[in-house]
Amino acid sequence: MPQDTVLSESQHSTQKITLGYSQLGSESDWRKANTNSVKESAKEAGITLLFENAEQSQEKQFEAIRSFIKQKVDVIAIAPVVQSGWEPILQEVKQAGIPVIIADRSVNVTDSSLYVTFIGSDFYDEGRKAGKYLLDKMKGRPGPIGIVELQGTMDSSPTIERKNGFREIIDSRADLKILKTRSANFTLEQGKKVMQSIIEELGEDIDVLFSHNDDMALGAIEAMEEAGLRPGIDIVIISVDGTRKSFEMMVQGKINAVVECNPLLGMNLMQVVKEIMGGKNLPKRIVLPESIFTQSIAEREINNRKY
Ligand code: GYE
Repeated sequence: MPQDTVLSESQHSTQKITLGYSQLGSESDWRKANTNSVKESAKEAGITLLFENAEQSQEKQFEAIRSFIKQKVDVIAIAPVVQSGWEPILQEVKQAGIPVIIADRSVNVTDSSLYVTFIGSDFYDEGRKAGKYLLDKMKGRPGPIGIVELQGTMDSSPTIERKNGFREIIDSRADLKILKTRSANFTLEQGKKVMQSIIEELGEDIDVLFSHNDDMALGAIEAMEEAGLRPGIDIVIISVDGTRKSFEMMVQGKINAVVECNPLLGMNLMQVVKEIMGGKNLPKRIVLPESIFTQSIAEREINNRKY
């Protein structure tokens, strides 16, 4: 290897790294915490960050990525709004010779050389945890038990995997019935609206709500209370994320359990960026350990919540 190549490689650690981050939106408290974590961690790590918010539009994500290519960033990180349709744009990035990190949600591509690593939660396991909590909670209670599911954004990996993981577990009991499953796009406003219309349709047949995130659960709680139903008592509520607001609801007895999904990926992401620039080999998948919170834990832990 010629001398100057070796030199330029070792210089990388002292040179400023530029990261382009295509964020998918700002739909939830999870997302806002994720954005803050990325911005703060970049600062702390001394990495120059170009940040674009696509407001739920995959097309806008493509535009952001193309602008990162034009600006010749060192690394591109993408939090993809949906899981399909990424192959062509990732080919463009590959041709430009820029390494890609997939963050938070996954992409569905056949050519896994199109990205270096995927860093984020195990959404399938989150769905399973929700299912296990429910089985446990309903032990000894005779069926049929009517479940409503509020799904997140269609074709997004957390929606698909939470949905499937949940079913894998609850399918073991035939009298647990999913009466309705509808998308409310991970937002509080839509969570409330969709829940209102489901309550009108099903009324007291609803025993359980499984919400794919906390924001939708908060909206659904408003809808239940306005309809004279007691969240957490008349309807068992299980949600995902673990935001401070959901902890408050658990303390008040209105949410029964929350499966943790950690948005604070910033430091891990910056470390991965540095390792890529340092020529290190990375695993294709980086998962963070997560747990489940119930009402008794919520009281103890609420003051420690960071998002
Ligand atoms: O659960 C939800 C957010 O992709 C894991 O997106 C993330 C999900 C999170 O809007 O609140």
